[in-house]
Formats: sequence, C-alpha cells, structure tokens
Amino acid sequence: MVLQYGTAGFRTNAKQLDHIMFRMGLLATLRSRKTKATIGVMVTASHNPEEDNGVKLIDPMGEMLTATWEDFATQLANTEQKELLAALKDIINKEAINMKLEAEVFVGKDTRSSSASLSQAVLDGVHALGGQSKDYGLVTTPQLHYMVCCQNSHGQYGEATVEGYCSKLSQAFLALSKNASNRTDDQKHLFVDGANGIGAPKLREVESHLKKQLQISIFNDGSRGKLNHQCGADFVKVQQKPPTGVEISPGDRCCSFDGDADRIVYYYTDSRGFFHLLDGDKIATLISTFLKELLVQVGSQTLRCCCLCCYKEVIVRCTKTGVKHLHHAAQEFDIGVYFEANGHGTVLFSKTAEEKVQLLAKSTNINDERKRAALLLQNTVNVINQTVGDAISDMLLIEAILAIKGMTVQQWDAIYSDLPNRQLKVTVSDRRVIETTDAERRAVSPAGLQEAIDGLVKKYKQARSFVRPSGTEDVVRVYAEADSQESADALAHEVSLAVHRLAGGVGAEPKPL
Ligand code: G16
Repeated sequence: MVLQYGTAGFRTNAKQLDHIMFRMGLLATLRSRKTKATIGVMVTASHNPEEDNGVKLIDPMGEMLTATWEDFATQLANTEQKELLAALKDIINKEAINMKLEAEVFVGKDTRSSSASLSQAVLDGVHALGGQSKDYGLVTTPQLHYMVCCQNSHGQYGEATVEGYCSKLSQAFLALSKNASNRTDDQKHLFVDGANGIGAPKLREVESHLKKQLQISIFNDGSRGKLNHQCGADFVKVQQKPPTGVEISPGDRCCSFDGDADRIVYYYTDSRGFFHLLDGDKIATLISTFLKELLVQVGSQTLRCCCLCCYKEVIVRCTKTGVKHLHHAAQEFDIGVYFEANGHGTVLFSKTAEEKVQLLAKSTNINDERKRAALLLQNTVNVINQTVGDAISDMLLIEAILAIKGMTVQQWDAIYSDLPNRQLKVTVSDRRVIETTDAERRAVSPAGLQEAIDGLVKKYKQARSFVRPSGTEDVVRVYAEADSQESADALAHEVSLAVHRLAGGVGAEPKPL
C-alpha cells in the first residue's frame, strides 16, 4: 500500500499505521535538528471514523509541516524496511542536517483506542534517533500546535501547558465579554456537540475558567457514543442536520466540534423545525465584519484585512482545499481571516498589525471610542489560536462577538443566504486520476469530465459544481449548488454519475438522493 502525506498528514485504517508512526517520529527528530526548534507530532484522524487513525506534523511556529518535507514524509513512509537507513541518510544529506545537534519533539494524541500504542511508536522513533520528547498525552490538535509555538517563541506566545492555554484564552474572552450588555442566562447558553472526541473534556477544562460568562451544555462527550458517529462538525456540515444525542429546542444556539477539535460549525432549528447551518463561510463573515468595524473605530486605515473564501466588503481570495494553503495566503495580509466551509479556520495578525494594536491599546491620547476598539482588538488577538483552526478558541471568539454586538444566532444567519447545496462522496479505484486547477474549481483530468460537469451545470439555475480527490479519505468529493435544494441534489447526483463513469467508479452507480 502506498500512502501519501495528504491534506493533513497520513490517514488510514489504524492497523496499517504502526510503522508510519515510528517513521514520523524519526522524521520529526530530523526536522527538529534541521530547524533547531521543537517539532510537534499529533496522532489523530480528526473527522474520520474511529477505526482510522493518522498523524499530523507541526512545524516550529505551530503551522503545518512545510510542503518540501511532506515529500520526505511520503518517501519515508513508503520505503521498504531494509532501505530505511538509506532513506534517512538521503534526507540527512539533502538537508545537510547536523546529527550532533539536540532535537525535541512534542507528541499528543486524540481519544481513539488505537492512539495510545501509535503515539508510543512515534516516541520510539524520536528516541531511536536520540531526540528528546515531551508527551502531552490527550490534547486537541490545536492545543499541540499552540504548545509548539509557545515553546519556540520562548513563551512569548504563551505558556506551553494546557493550563497556560486555558488561562490565556479565557482571560481574553472574559475581557471581551465585559463589553457586552447584560445578558440573560438563556442568551449565555450554548449547546456543544463534542463529537465523542477530545474536544469535550478539553472544553470542560476551559469552561472552569469562564466564570459563568458562558453556560455550556456538552453533548456527545465520549461517555457513551462512538467517535464522529452521527455527530461532530463533519457530519452536521455534510448531512445538513443536527447530530444525534443532542436535545435542542427551536432557537437554541448550538455548535459541533470534530474529533480532534480543530473545526467548528454552528446551527439552530427554527419554530417550523427547519435546520439552519452556520458554516465556516458564515463564521468568516461574522469575524471579518467585526474586525472591519473595529478597524474603522480604531481609525486605522493602514491595516489590510483579508477574508479568504467568503464574500463581504473585504478582499477575497480562494485557494486549494487544506488550511495549510489558506494559512499561507492569509499570511500575506495584516489581518487574514480564513475559514473552510467545513468550519476549519482562524485569524492571522501580522507582527506589524499586532504591534499597532498594542500601541493603540496603551495610548493615552486617543478618544474613548478608539481606545475601546483598540482594547477589543487586543483581546481578540489573544483569544485566537493563530497557529491553526481551533474549535474552542473560535467558539470563544464567536460567542464574544455575538455578546458584544447583542446579536442572536438568527441575526447572524441573516447576514446573507447560502444557495442550497449538497456534498457527496464517490468511490473510484484511484482517486488520483482526478487532477484539478484554479483552486480545485476545474478538473483537468480525466478527459471529458470537466466538459460533462459544465454541460450539467448549464441545466440548472444559479448552479456551480466542483469535484476533487479528498486528501483525508479514499473518495472523490462532489460539491453542487443551485437555486433550490431539489436542483442542488439532482446536480450533485448527476455529477457523481459522471465521476463514477469517467474516473473509474467502484461498485454500483450512485443512486439519486
Ligand atoms: C483536514 C484539513 C482541512 C481539510 C480536511 C478535509 O481537516 O486540515 O483543511 O478541509 O482535512 O480534507 P479533504 O476534503 O481533502 O478530505 P481535518 O479536520 O480532517 O484534519
């Protein structure tokens, strides 16, 4: 079996991963020596089913592994055992790594039953190459990214402990909440679906610092149900319905994390029982609107705010799927808000932007309105985990914005209306036959597929449809939108059929929805 370092590392059935984990321990140790910094290795398969597992490597500033090293990871993962030493030497030579240098690797894991032995395999790999390790045990993926960044910034970003994480985020949230007018207990109430993963226990730790400014009811906390099964952010986004295991009434504000708590989506049902989803696009809109307003109030015309993959009064950019691509695009701006529709995202502030905000927040000769806006911006910077998408941090920011603006989830939803849409998966014998261009919006192979999609799209009003190979599951993803749900469903089905026929579909042809 050939494994590819995909959208977010390696991911497949846990039984096939023991050697991959050991080798990623080796690679992380080399990467640590190369960068002279601490590297992170997170054992998780995020939104995938319980029987899968995976590994994500974290670079020095808490960002995802750089693309050139993804290739080394793929090479090392697929090398025959007898050639492993030669493959390691090859990387050492190509990267001119000094093996006498110290190396340090932080390791974390999610709640999957396979994660304990697989993270031990990572640790074994680190020790085999003489690296030091710190085992954080059960943490969310974004918490491990945060720890790596704290360690390499020598504490400037925060303290590299779970306690340090909880107190930094909650202090910023409490400072933001002071700007909200009095709210009833009902308005402070949030229902959280923990996807039966690591997010639920970690949220409880944060909650204990929140001084009841947020009242959280956690469902799917892992005490009974199965990880990501009929619950979690991916299920809610794709199925467009509430998770099982959550008892909510019309109007209740709810959100779902995914299995390793790096994604979040919000939702509610209305009095007619209709389900309303507030996905990553709506989250990006809420956050970038809030930031734009603060920038106007603070009087800073010089900071450029960019919103990636949403559409409101700010510069818009689209990239290929994967927060690793969005993250780099967002770094080009003073303030970069990036979210994938699936709820994976964060906000980046450039060094210049952070310094300007800090100066303004300290300034004594600006008026009260500007001062208030500057302090809000400063606490917004602190509540955000800038290293990667973080469900807990995003949730705190969203809750603070809604409280400050006195906004209900319905008012947030009304900022704009989504076109009805549908996402489907098609299994093909080799998903790599589908190659794309234009930020994965057009397929260049197999021959005839894009022409077929274009022809189908023309049959519907306000329609678009994209196909691309998933980087985390062995499937092709199909997305379609149109003027009505029936049309979106029909278009998604027709495009799925085209993929099945032209790209080597496996099994029976997809059935209409
Ligand atoms: C990872 C990536 C995301 C991506 C998602 C699904 O998230 O970090 O950027 O959107 O996989 O990717 P794909 O559609 O290619 O399977 P996670 O939360 O699953 O680690």
